[in-house]
Amino acid sequence: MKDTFYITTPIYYVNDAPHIGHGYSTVACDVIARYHRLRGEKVFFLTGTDEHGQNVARAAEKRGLTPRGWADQIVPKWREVWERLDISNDDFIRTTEDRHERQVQAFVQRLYDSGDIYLGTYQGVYCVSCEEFKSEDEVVDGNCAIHGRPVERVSEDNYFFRLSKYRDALLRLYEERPDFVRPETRLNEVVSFVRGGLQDFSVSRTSFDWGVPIPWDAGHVTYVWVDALLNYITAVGFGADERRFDSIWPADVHMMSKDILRFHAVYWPAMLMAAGVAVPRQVFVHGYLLVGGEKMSKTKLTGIHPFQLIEHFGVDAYRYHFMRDVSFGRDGSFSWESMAARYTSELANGLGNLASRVLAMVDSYFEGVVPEPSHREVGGRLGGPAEQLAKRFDAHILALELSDAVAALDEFVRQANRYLVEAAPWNVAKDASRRQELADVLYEAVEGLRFVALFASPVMPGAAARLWEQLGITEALSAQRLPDAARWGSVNPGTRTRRGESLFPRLEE
Ligand code: ME8
Repeated sequence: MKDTFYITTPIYYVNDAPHIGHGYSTVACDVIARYHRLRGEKVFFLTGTDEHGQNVARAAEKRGLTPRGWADQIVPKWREVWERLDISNDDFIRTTEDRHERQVQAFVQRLYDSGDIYLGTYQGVYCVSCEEFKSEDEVVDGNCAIHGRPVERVSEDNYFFRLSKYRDALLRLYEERPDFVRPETRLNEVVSFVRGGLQDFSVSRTSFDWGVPIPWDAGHVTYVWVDALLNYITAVGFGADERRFDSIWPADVHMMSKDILRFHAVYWPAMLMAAGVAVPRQVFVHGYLLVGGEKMSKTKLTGIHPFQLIEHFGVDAYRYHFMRDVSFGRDGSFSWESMAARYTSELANGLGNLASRVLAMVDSYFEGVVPEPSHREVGGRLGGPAEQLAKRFDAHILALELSDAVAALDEFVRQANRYLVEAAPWNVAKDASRRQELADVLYEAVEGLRFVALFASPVMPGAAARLWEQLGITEALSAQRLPDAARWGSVNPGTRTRRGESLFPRLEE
């Protein structure tokens, strides 16, 4: 029985190193995975690399290496980026692994045996960058409309998958489960594409050999997209460990951008239907990150490596920026200027300053010990907003409105900063007869910081952990579970805080 929340990133081509577009999908999945863990759910978060096909074979050739040799060299670079970005994936699948290849063969064999795969001849054009056969209207002056690179004429004997047979079943799927593809505009595109009629597609290639061999015909390798999509099930025990597979599959969310929507929303469910396997619950399409108005890409050399930004802003600010800045589901432009501006206003002057002010006052007015308030229930000025934060953050993340969730966190930080300005504890402290009032204000402020750390933790795990440490709460942040952890008044008076380094130091020019 399924008992695990399962989320996936695309598995990325290893034709080059990652850029911030790949980082965007992966960080988004990580925020969602971490939040579900905070809710006490079992989570399986998968990412990995797509290593077969001409695209990768040619990247290797250019460097004078075998495809396998090249992949082995570049995969550690991908892993390293995910580690530096604090990505908490539970597994990392490579399509060249045995556990994957064996089940790819079992899967295509199943479709061949049931008659959904047949031998035919393909004639048409192919874009190696997309690894996709193109129709006439997808080619402009001989170039792929997406990559602007020449398409190649192909004529070869291929095995075909009977996609056309699944047209009605697919339309029924979209009709019965309108959240199968989100946002809705993307669903509409998929529906009109399928209504327009589906052509069987080629699932094998003979002109090169860098792929999973077709089990019944050694002259063919599996088409890279069939191979790639199957990672989502081979990684969780398909064909190898039925119990495990049933506890994780179907996936709750396949995350990606629109370049690969058709594969996920049309080909993939049809392949699964043909094999008698449940289809995923949702395909979510986020927007493109643009640089100078263009989709960042490896082929156009507009890619920005994540390390360029991390070195300057730190990992937490990196994660925060992209989740906050781009309305999730829409395209977003990246610029250094706006990243620096947001860092300064929301992290350095906002969250970071809130934490350092509050902890400094606990230090100087109460010797670094959280004071005893006159009451601990929601009643003060920050308890209500904190409850709102918990509610909004939850609803937004579950609906994959990631930027709205982060906006709710930022709003709470503003409310807390405003509260401090209005309560002016620095004035209250001058009057010895107002000692209890001072204790009440600082207790509220510390409790507010605990909420900040809690809800920042899926987005900025490192900074949240440092803040938690500074608050001195003995129970680990990683042991916190919602909804219990979001009960107002949980910080114990007497807790010894530890002022630490500034969470978000001011940027150097
Ligand atoms: O397509 N903005 O791999 P890929 C936002 N191997 N996201 C971006 C982006 C940008 N500018 N550029 C890339 C493949 N992405 C296949 C996938 S899955 C079974 C096989 C992200 O390396 C986005 O998620 O070209 C996009 O869908 C993915 O990287 C494409 O990565």
